[in-house]
Amino acid sequence: MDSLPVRVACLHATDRSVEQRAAHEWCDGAAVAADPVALSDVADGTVDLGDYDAAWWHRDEPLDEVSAEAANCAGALGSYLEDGGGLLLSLRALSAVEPLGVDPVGPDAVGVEDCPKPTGFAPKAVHASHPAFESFGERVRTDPAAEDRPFARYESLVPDRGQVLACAVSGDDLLVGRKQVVSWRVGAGAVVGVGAHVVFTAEGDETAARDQFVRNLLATLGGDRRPTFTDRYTDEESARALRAALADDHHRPGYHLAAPANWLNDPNGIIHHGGRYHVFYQYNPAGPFHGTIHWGHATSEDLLHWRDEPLALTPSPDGPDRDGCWSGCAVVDAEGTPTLLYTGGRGRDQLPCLATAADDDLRAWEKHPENPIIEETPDDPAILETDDWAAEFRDHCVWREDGAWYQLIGAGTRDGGGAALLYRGESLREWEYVGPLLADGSDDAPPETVWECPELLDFGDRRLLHVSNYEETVYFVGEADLGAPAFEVERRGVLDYGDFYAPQSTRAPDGRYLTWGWLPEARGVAAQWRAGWSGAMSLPRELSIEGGELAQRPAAELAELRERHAASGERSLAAGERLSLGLSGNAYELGLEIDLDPGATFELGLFESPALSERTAVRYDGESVAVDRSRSSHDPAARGEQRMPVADAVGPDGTLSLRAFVDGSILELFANERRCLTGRAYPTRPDADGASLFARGGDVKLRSLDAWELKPTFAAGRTRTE
Ligand code: DQQ
Repeated sequence: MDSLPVRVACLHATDRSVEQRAAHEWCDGAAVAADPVALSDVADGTVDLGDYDAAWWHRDEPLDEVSAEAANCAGALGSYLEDGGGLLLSLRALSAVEPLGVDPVGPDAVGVEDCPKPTGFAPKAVHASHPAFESFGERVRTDPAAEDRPFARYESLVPDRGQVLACAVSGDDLLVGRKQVVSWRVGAGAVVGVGAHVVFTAEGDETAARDQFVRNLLATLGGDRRPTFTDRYTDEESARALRAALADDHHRPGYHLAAPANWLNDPNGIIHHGGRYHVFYQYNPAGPFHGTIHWGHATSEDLLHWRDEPLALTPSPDGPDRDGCWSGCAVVDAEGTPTLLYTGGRGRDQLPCLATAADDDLRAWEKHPENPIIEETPDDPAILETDDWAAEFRDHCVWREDGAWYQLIGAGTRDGGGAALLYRGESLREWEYVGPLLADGSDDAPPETVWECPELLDFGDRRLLHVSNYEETVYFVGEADLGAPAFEVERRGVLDYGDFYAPQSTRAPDGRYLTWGWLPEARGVAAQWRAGWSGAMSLPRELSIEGGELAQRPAAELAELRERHAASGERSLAAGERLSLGLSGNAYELGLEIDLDPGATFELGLFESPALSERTAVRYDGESVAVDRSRSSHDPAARGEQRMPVADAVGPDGTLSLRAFVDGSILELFANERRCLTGRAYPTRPDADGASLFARGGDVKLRSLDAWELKPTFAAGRTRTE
């Protein structure tokens, strides 16, 4: 084996354990020059770490009793790192990031566990080319099945400053919530923590991968070619570099807002302030899965071009939001200060918290020192307790009316069904419970239903209340009595029949209500992990009530994205006739006025590969619009059908107006400006971007047909082929 050109100080606190000796002996066998170095010698200056290229603390025993010793060397180690040193912390030594001053948030899960299958790591997609993973593929199994393995990792928490490079794997199982490999930049230096699965007393087939992995780490930490790429973006430039890492993915949207990488869910705190739209969103920096929720932030002047802002809310290790800053809203308080109300999660509690803007760009937020601002959940109705939460009680919609503040909070009730609970406040900090504005008392509500993310919008003579019930977002049009409280429902419906959830709205300066929803992925956790990102925002939709009914339209501004007008005019399709639309790329908009002959079905083929082996069919038969995804992808992800009824929504002349927005893996359909269906499709072939029209079982008249290629506003997706 070639010797590594690095000299390593093998740190230890007290007497070396058998495992620590094995690690040091491993260095000899692996041609790594290494000396044992006592932490006390580092602390008192007997040993100068500057004589070493890298320091490595490998510790299988609990850290507690030697934390003070670690803290004593924080100064010497800190200067070593500032000057460009490299530090590897393995097994329980990962917990030393706190006493060493590398990160104020240390691992929250520490102990000993049985590992019945071989274990190791799955690198995050954005870090696949990190030198730690040189010569490995999607999985790195470094430790044989074994009992009593020591570990330290982040589970409910994420480091404040470090970035997660990889999660754990056990056999073939991906354990995304176990944040096991983490890295930090400290001055000119670098730290990597590997909290498990590197054991030198182990024997088995996996030890060859362990050897390679640890050599990779020592070579990188002790060398001069350390990666500078980070997915903990702090400004527009680092966010841009992160987006660039995913730009080749033809499933990434080009004009829908998605996070720079990792996970996005609900839109939060949407507000037009200082001449810009601010869209905050639920964001997990640890990877493309739900957990350790922060608030991401993006701004736009025109609803088309978005700028990535630094994260707005981060869980506070000592606060009621330690385990996550969940959904909430933004309002401007009586003094003119933008204020967020959001749900803090800690342990089994979720309670309302408040933060105020510390700058006019809404980048810095100060959390209220007395959070949570509501300390108890109401008892009428009794709130549902589940395995996850002592009371299912979260998400906020706040508005001012008749000289008072009002707030809706979503809940599940013990008697079954969800509820939108109304509060009244003299200020945004003091609230009194009024009662449920509306609750789902129906016997057929599935057990443990929660009404998440309630929102009440005022359209003058009518109000619209919508709630998300795990399955879909349902809306109610009617009149609200805030005193009683009561909501008299005149109409109800579903906001979107597809992959769309937890929407939130704001008023544009011209008075329009604009709404965004979260478009979740329709593929499994492993596929999302492989992609490196998950979730997008819908297009902004204009909501209005017309003739007592809800109308939904894509925001008018989107027309500015139109580029080549690939098709226009009237068209007739005889039964069996197919027409290719001649579009190029996977960012386009279609507008169709469809008139069916009796017995005819109109079919719109999307995401079509050249030989049509991959194809998503949108069918309209006069009754409903269905999205058939049974052949969308050679990958079995996201198969199945989605359907929206439209028979009662067609125009007086019997035509259906259908607008379709295609963007990467996203399809948003608007039927007669009333009903919406959002779907996701993941063709494996990057050239599966064909679109065609087809008439089946009868003639179809297209009273108008428009097809526009749209200008992507984010670098993403396949570039157009001319
Ligand atoms: N997502 C948030 C919750 C909300 C749910 C957590 C809806 O606040 O109830 O990320 O998707």
